[in-house]
Amino acid sequence: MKADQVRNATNGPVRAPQRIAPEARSQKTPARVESGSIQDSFESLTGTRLTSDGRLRLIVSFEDAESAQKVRDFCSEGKCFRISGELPLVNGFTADVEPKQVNSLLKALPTGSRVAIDRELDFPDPRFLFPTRPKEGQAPQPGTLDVSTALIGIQKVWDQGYTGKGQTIAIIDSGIHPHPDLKNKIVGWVDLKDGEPKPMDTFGHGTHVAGIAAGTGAKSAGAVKGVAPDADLVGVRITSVAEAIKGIQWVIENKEKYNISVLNMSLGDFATRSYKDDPWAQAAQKAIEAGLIVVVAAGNDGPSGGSVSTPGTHPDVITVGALDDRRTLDRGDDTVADFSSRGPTAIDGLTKPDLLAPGVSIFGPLAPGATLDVPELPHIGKDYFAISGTSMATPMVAGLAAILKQANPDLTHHQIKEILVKTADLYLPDEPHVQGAGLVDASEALEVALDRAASKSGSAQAAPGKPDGPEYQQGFLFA
Ligand SMILES: [Ca+2]
Repeated sequence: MKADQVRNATNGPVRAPQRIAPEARSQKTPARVESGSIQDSFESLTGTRLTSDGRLRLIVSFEDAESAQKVRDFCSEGKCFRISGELPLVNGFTADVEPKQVNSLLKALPTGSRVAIDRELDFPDPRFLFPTRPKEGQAPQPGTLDVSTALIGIQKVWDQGYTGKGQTIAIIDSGIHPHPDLKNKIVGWVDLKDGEPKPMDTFGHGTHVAGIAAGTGAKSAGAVKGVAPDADLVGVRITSVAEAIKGIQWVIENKEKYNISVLNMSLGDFATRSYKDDPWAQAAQKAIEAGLIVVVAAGNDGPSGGSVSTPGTHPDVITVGALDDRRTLDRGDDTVADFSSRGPTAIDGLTKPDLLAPGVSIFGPLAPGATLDVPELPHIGKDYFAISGTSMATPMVAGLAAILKQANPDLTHHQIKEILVKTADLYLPDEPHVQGAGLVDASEALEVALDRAASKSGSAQAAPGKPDGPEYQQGFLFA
């Protein structure tokens, strides 16, 4: 399959799951909203979120809460828009506007107002993210999780007793089905779409992602085991950008309650403005400032440059691209997956992704009846299926981050990112904006994390299983 077919077929990284039929997706033009002006006509916004009464839902946010209040006061009683939800994390709200009023609304907003479309999330159709074809004369390899985890050196880490115990990874995604590999470790749950009280995932993306991060392999005698099999999980079910921002706020507010140390977002939206003006990227920054380790997918819009999605465009988040390991431990046949989004970032010109993890044909838990599942994909019985994407690479790094936090609870997001980048294996010939620092190396990263713990305490290493302490450093200054 040609790369441009991939792009057309999937139309970008993660966007609306259930709602948009694949044939409709390929027609959908990316909606673009720059700060203060909607560039496209309303027609091109087809496929974005409309309310039941035909209004366009926008995310309006501000530098500070005071500016937000001024606009509220000015626009009170529905004069400019209808406020449909609060987004205090980014000093903003969702505003529903009549399509014909959008431009006059934007003119009425003060300078510095940030306006984005509250797009429905759209996960790529897994059939369009095929693994790269095997070399001539080579048999096609089935998907694996064990090869990919072996490739990042995880066994050595497990052998040292580090399995993510005492850490919780929050998964903001389509939900988590209580698959046998996951059900005893989902310690927290919120559904910001429908308010379902118990963990569920009709789409199947979040369940798969959660399994790569922390699945136990219970249904496969440990064969399909996640990177941090003893870590706990929190599921945050969302289906739109605004819900993702609310989800980040929920994770920050519930960090201590569930002992959440890592936030995984195998999600993204078109990056149409600087990360400084992008509400999702700004919300991700708030999560880092709150002491969380934030790991984000680069997106599946490669191989062209400038294709990294938000919030992966934020310089501080750990942005993960996908390695195609050809399902072999031999590194000689490895490449960066064609679909893996490339830097430099479209608006700010930053080098991304930060690093790679395996992301092609990765086995993970299958939610029964998942919309994402199609018969063409590799399956192991009814319990597992293999799909591809930077969505699959991201939870490998999130699981490893949980392990590093277990090994050295004092490490901040920035320190963990620095360790991951410093210890990654740079063996592919690609530019940094294609592969970042290279393939993540779990055992090297653990070694550095332990060294830092030892040098800090001046004596023994941190004990495995020690839970995250309540204190954390506030974020550094952002360069
Ligand atoms: Ca290989």
